[in-house]
Amino acid sequence: MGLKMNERFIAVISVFILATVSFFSLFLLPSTGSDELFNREHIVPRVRDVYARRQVLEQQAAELRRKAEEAGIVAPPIPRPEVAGSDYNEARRVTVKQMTKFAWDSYRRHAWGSNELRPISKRGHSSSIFGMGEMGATIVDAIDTLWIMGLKEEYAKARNWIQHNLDFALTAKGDLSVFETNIRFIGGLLSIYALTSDKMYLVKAEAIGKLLLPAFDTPTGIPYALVNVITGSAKNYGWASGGCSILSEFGSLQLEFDYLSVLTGNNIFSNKVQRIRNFLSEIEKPNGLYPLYLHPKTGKWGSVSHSIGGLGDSFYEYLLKHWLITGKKDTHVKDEYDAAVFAVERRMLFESKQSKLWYFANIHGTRIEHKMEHLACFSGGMFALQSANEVNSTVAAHYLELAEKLAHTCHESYVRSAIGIGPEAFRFTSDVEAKAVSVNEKYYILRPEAVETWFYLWRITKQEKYREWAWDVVMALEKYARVEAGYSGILDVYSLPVNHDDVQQSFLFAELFKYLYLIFADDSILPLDRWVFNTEAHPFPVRMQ
Ligand code: DMJ
Repeated sequence: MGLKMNERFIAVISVFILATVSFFSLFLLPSTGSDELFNREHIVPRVRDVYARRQVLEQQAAELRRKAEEAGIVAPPIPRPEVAGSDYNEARRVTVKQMTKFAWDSYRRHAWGSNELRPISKRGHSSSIFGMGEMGATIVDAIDTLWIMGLKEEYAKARNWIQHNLDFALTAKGDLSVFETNIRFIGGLLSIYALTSDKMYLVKAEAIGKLLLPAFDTPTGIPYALVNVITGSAKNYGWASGGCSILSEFGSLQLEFDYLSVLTGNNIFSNKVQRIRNFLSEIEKPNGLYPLYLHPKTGKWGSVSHSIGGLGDSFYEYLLKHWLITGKKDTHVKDEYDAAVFAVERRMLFESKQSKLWYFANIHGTRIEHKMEHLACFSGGMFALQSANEVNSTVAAHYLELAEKLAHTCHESYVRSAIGIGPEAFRFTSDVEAKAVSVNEKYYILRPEAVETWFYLWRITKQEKYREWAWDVVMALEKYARVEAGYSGILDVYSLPVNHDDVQQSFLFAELFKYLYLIFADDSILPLDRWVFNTEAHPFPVRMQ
């Protein structure tokens, strides 16, 4: 049957269109295999980009692994998520849980009861902050994380060890850091008590709290940094500006000491921290700024240095968090926080020339040091938390912007390294931005502060980029920090293949793994309006009253 000329033309065109549509629609069909994870419609375009980027990273990682193997360094396998294909973030959360279990099992096998693990030489490790005793710091710092992650067997072993072995009166030796003992041991015990209502933890926390009390016997009530719990003698570090106490240390006791008093009914602890607060309220602050050193006998500031990084950091954090944990009832402390961060912002916040990165510098006398420490990266989370609790929307928006800018700067310090994790400190000069310069700034000791900030910003803004940044850290940890028996710090984040410091810090469990886990978890786990995290990421409940 013959077709007319115009009918033939229409038929040919139709066949051509049909063939073209069919051909190109093949590319629009959902793909299979590992891509299944990304086929939920609302996340497809963005996650496909992430997937493509990840493939490039994985190829790069394979190349690096090959080089490492050639150099005789055997990289352990990256654990696969237990859950495949169900929910992408669930799989990422489970991956963090598996990493925690691996690090914990290694500590158990090679260093049980020691303060920390050396994951390469597979033996115990301790640092001077713990004095000379073996008090199982990793167990106490990790136990709430084990509980939160539902690692039940591991939790049971930790509980059992604490019940039968944690006794500072018997095992602590030498000079302990009052601050570190407070945030890790008392903080860890109080948070697991808050989560489980198991009285045993509270009894242990109170016993340790009592052993720290001699450090507070000073004319000003400002405690010494170190205490020997056997002799009861206390002192400061020789290097701290002529025997001064340190701002971040005596300024980061209130959450734990108040909570200890609330739970035990023994006001001795809250009285000690109230005295510190009173003293700090009265004393004059140069330009509204708090110097890092204060002499506990004379009550005078030491050398006038300022930082929101090491030696200063958690002082500011505790002003804000004390306001929050009192159900915003202590408005006096909020006023002090506002005044303190106003001065810090005014005098220590800078913007870099080329990349317009916002950063906090340090001040030494009249000299401004354009260096931001990894520790200072916590401040983005603090400002985000502040913004979420401000009534005034202009103030809230201001601090959210500051938080996001700082989070971005810290992320830049991560992506500008060779391993995708940032250094201990990074500088801003005419030549470099967000990069370490000297050898003693280039290391990474499993610090959590950048991830901590991304966690708060994820909860508060719901921007996916914060989860992606956290996942990049997970992958970098697997590639570069994971060793045969745990995770190790890295000596130089700019140099490949990496060299390790052979220390698995206890705050890997308390902080880094916890924040990584929570960023991929539902917000109903430890909601920020009900729980306040101490500076070691141990959660305490908000006192609603
Ligand atoms: C933790 O022990 C605490 O967060 C402390 O406040 C300072 N930072 C370390 C980990 O980097």
